[in-house]
Amino acid sequence: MTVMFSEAPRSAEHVAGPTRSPSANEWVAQMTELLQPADVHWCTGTSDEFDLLTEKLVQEGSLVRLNSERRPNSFLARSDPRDVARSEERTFICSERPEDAGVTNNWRAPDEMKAELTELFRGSMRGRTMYVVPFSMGPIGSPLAKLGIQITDSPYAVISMQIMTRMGTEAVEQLGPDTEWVPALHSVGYPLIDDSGVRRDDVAWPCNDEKYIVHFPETREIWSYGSGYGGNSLLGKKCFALRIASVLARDEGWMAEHMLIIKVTSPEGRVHHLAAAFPSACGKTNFAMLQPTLPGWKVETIGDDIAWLRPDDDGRLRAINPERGFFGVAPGTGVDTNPTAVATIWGNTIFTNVALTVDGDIWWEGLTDTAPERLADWQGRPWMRGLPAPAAHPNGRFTVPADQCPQIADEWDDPQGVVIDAILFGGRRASNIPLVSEATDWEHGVFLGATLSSEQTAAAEGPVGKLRHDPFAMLPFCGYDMGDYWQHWLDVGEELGDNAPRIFQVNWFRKGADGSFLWPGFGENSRVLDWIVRRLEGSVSAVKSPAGSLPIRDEFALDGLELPAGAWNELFDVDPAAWLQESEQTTELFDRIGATVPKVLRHRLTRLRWDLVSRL
Ligand code: O2Y
Ligand code: MN
Repeated sequence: MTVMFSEAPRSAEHVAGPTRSPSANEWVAQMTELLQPADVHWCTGTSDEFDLLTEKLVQEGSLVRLNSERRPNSFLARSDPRDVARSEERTFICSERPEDAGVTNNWRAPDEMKAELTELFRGSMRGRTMYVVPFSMGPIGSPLAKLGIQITDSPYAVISMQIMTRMGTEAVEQLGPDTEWVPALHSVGYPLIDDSGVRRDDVAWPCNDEKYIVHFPETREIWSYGSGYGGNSLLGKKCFALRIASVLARDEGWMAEHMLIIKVTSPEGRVHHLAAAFPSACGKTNFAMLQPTLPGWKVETIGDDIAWLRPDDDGRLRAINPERGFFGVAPGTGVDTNPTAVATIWGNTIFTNVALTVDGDIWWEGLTDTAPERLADWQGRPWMRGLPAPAAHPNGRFTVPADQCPQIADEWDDPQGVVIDAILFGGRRASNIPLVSEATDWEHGVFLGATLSSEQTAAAEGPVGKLRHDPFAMLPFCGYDMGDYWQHWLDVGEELGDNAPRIFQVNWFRKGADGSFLWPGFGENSRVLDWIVRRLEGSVSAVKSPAGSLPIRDEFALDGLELPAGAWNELFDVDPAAWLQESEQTTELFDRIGATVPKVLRHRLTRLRWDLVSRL
């Protein structure tokens, strides 16, 4: 089959389409009529295409080509300052019934939303090229993979999708006449020709003040308007691989999760695969690329953000990373904190909203200890060391192919995925949550996932110390009611039975009375992995607590680590009074979610409270 790499006709009647899927061809034809682009380009995903698009963006001033000796084939994009992150308040789940979206999602009636958006999309690509981006989430041909087609007028989104997904001809070839696929419509909402035919100049980062990131879970559609940034415009990622996929997963008996995947090899050479959910901005990429300080241990990366997990024919839970690249947050990623990520981005990388050095390379806070004396900041303005404002935007990003990671596991793109032995939940908690604990059973693990939270640390976030719940790290990403999602976890656990992975909770961020971190984190987290693996292998014991099973100090790998006096006890302290107080916030969360909270989780909360009262 040949894929067109040229202009396509402008009206529906003329389009036979370059795929074998009549529904795909028809959708592209209909969108062409609605969006009224100047050209249509079916993406092939070749390196020639990447070169053409990046060169075009450089010529137009939308990308800066970096110094090719320092950072070959790499580029810097600077976004509009009003378009720098996912827009949660403009993200909608448009199920037929509001109760199916649940109270934690913004809801609008699908018909109403489609009518409103159709008018915004009408003519929104006038004067621009419309790119058709066929893509596979998951290795091509994997039984766990899913196909999508993104239509976009953002060449930045195209080159990013090329890095982040299996995009182009190989995806089109998977699309048979009856293959299911997800339509993902995206426009930056900045037509170059208005309704009366008047032309305007383009800008370096076109976008629109009116933004909509919209999901139709029943019809498995994504419509995104007005933003060119990250999660709003790379529709394979959060929109498809989490929000739409979570609904597909519920209906098909699997799980789409906001989880990294790692392969851990013990000094004895035994291999275990772990999946771990952490809320956004809690160091997932760092953990996915951990370099153990404990001798003999090896950690290899399979994914840093999303996992699709499905019970296999033997009843075990298998996982793939549906992505092909990393879209990592740049500030804080440094030679000390994540040397693997720094090595990964040696070239072939798109940087967004970071600083530019005088010799044409990139920099951000935390990349090195000392900032270069002079930089251009993320908006291209002159910047000097010592200025109070950061040079890079705090949500500045690198987009890089996963196979450039020096510690990528061989299995990272195995179509069969890997068997998951343990699931970890981790938040950013200054108090209450121990360094590590093991859930007593799957149901307790679901309770730990459901109550995952971080403390609010800045007044701007709300009352300092109040919990910000992020169940399963999925609060912004679950495409349906949160209580129903918890029930789905319970159902999958029941199906897996004795084959279910063991569940652990971790917290690298606990602070002592003096406000300093009690645990060094980063590579030292290998000590926690050691305990988890030893638990899986049955070679260490544990003590019961309201938090689950806790390690015994003598059995925990502390050699060579100088923990401050008292730190161990503080790391594992479970104070009944503080826990009781926290349980009241859990009750508030459950009450907010309402009637769909599974009864077993409510009972568990009640039992926990009785246990805590008895310990006062
Ligand atoms: O702000 C954005 O558009 C990116 S958000 C993101 C990107 C990569 C991985 N995770 C996240 C997240 O918010 O969890
Ligand atoms: Mn994420």
